[in-house]
Amino acid sequence: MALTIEDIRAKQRKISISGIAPPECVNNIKNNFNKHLHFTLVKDRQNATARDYFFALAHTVKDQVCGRWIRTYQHHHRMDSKNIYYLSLEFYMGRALTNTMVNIGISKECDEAMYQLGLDIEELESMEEDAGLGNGGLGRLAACFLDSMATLGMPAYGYGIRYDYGIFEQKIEHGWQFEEPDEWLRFGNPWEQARPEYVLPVNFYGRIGQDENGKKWVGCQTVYALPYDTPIPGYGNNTVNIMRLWSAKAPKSFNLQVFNDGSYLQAVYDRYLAENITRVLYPNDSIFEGRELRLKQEYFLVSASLQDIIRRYKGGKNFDYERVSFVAFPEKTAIQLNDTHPALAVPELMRILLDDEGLTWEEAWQIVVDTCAYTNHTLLPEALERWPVSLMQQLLPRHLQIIYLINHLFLEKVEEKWPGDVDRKRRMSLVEEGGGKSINMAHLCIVGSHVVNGVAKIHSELLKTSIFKDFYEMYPERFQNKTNGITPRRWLLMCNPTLASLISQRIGEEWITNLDLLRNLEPLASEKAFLRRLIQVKQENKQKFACYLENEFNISINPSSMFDVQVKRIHEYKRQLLNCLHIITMYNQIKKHNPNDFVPRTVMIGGKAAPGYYMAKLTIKLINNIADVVNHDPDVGDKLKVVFLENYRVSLAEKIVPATDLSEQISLAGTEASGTGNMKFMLNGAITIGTLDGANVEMREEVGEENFFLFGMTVEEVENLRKEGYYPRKYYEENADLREAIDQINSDFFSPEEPGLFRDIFNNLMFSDHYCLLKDYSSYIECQHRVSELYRNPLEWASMCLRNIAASGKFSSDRTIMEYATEIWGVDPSGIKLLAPHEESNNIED
Ligand code: 26W
Repeated sequence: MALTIEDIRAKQRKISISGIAPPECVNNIKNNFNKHLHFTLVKDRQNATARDYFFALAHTVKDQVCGRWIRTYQHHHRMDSKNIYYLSLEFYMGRALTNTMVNIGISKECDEAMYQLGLDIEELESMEEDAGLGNGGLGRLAACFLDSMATLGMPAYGYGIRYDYGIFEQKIEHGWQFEEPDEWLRFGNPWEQARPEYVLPVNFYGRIGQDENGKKWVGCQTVYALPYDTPIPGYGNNTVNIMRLWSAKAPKSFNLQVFNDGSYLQAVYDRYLAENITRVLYPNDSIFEGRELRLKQEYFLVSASLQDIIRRYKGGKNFDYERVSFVAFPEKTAIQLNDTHPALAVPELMRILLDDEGLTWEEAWQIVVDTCAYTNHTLLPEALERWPVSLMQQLLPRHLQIIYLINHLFLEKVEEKWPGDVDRKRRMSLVEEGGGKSINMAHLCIVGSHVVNGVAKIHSELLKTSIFKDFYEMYPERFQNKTNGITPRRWLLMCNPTLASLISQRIGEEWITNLDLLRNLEPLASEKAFLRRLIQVKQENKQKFACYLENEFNISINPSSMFDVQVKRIHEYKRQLLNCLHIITMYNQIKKHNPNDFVPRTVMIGGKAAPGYYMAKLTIKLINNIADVVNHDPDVGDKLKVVFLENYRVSLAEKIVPATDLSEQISLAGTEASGTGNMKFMLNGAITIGTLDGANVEMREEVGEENFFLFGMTVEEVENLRKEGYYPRKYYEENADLREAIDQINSDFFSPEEPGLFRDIFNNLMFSDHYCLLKDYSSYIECQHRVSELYRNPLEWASMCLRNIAASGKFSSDRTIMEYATEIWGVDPSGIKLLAPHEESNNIED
């Protein structure tokens, strides 16, 4: 008998009162909740909607944060320790309510309070809009890092942009993706605090000259940057850090010229144009487009954040305003550049130190290099930022001038080291020729930083041997690895409470802040009773996800089938099409052989395609058309189901990850810098099928090769194959199953109504196949067979799941941040005194 959603919730409520919430706290929350409903939302219980209740609870919870927030600020100011600044064009935060309640330790109380008020807290939670200010891995990594930095009690600030529109909402119509604007602020944002008193000017355009104050950049247009602060609570330590997001605001005097001419309406309209800078997140993940508005966004973030950072430095203890000194700046400040997107921090900090603070070039340059560090997140050539010199000349003439100077001095050093090596100088130049000059932003970052890091071991090695080889030879000591991680709070404690409490029952709760302790689960891998509990937890999560699909999308799936999941942005290098070829192969097998021999699977694929990425959009259409054929074939029954998960985002990841059996991490070796979804699945007891790419390599190392389904070429094999010449047709001709699948795509088996619909996919696979799907196909299919065989034996499967959970400790972002702290930023978080619980306070007199 299948469990209903109500059964599962009732069960979870039982679990959630494992510790009893103190009644006085519960009453306090109820009172505050009622107050907010009345005074903040101006509603009563008769006409309040679920959304009103969400807002009332969010405000109630935020009130609990404020005291800790102020105390943290005071504490950090007193300590006067080194501040960490994480500059990122993306922070993919998702929802904040549950995370805030969990981290400040009031979730039981809130659960109980809502229960007593007759409200369904899960329903309230589902009313919150995701803060979707990111595209994928890079943005979500920034969000996990903020959680870890707060949990480690570090004085850390996230600096980003407050986009009016985050990542678009994906709609699927007739199998095609459509994009709708993400109006996440429509109902207001209960977490943010506007700080108009800290507004800052950001300049654009103008020319190089000399004004009466000695400024070298004159005649600019100014746009204001308005900060909005969002609290970042640490887990269980009363620390609350800040994420400061900038919003563009036209100054009152904007375009005064037109105003004086009498075109009042035009002047007001131009203000709107100026404010477009922070209107929308660019939805490209891994394709660089040199748009002027994007360059404005990048400079806007950098300029506002650096002014803020310097203002804070000058407001620090022991800073003598009369004798301004920046010598200590790098001791008090670390700036981490999340990819090259904030690369303009290098010339902007130079400009401030030279033009505004009057330092010499040598002094300023030493400070910049000692302060900045750069993280690379991709090797794909089409993703690397190269800004046209002509655009820079117009928008940021002084910065271009500084970049040219940096380049000149740098190339002198290259000449010193490799006299006469003209070709090397050309390769290493920050200014690239060919089809109009452009600035290579990665080169600028490497030259202007004391550390450059990749995001997984294999990726960091590849940086040194491929795209940054020359730079590695020049500055070997700058290159480091920092393997990515994920926060165990959101990605286990919060999204999978039943697994979290099963773990805590056996090994205690310390794993939440010390994930290596999961190793203590290893002995249980041979304990049948425990494995049965683990199977039960997974089954409930699957059941719950099946209910969600049924209720939201009217899709029914078989909860006892294997949940085989690939969720990530749609991109050729991630090889969703290889997954498709496997699905088609399984379908053909079922049609040809006795379906009763088949291990039932539900294959779920989700992810957004960049709106201008034709191949990715066609791939989504193909997945949906395959689903149409497979799901309606009576011969298939419930042996095989294919589902495209619409609008994949952080809050959907939190639902699907705990319900997954098999995690697909099938990129071509050498293309996925790290991957972080892979880690989320591992932590939640899924088994990975994957290539030796990105962090997969280290996951397999941690869990042991016998607990990881490996297939495909190695990076070396890919290189050799490319050298000797890759001919996809060969594999098509060699393998009858592959040929059949590809022919079906080409012969309109999945597009009977639209002949030729998938011809471009066929041509792509047969005549270019840049990511070698055809070569890796047979190894993938063979590996999938082994997966199915294991799934026939539930206890063996569960045992492997448990070994994966036990081995996932390395992939906590707490570990990652500790490494950044000690090996890049030169701070020792353990030396930073945390606030003791009795210091915690919500007292407004404090
Ligand atoms: C300028 C256009 C653009 C936008 C975003 C180019 C490149 C990007 C990002 C670098 C893409 C990205 O998110 N990269 C992912 O970063 C994750 C965190 O380090 C890694 O886990 C993923 O492997 C990597 O693809």
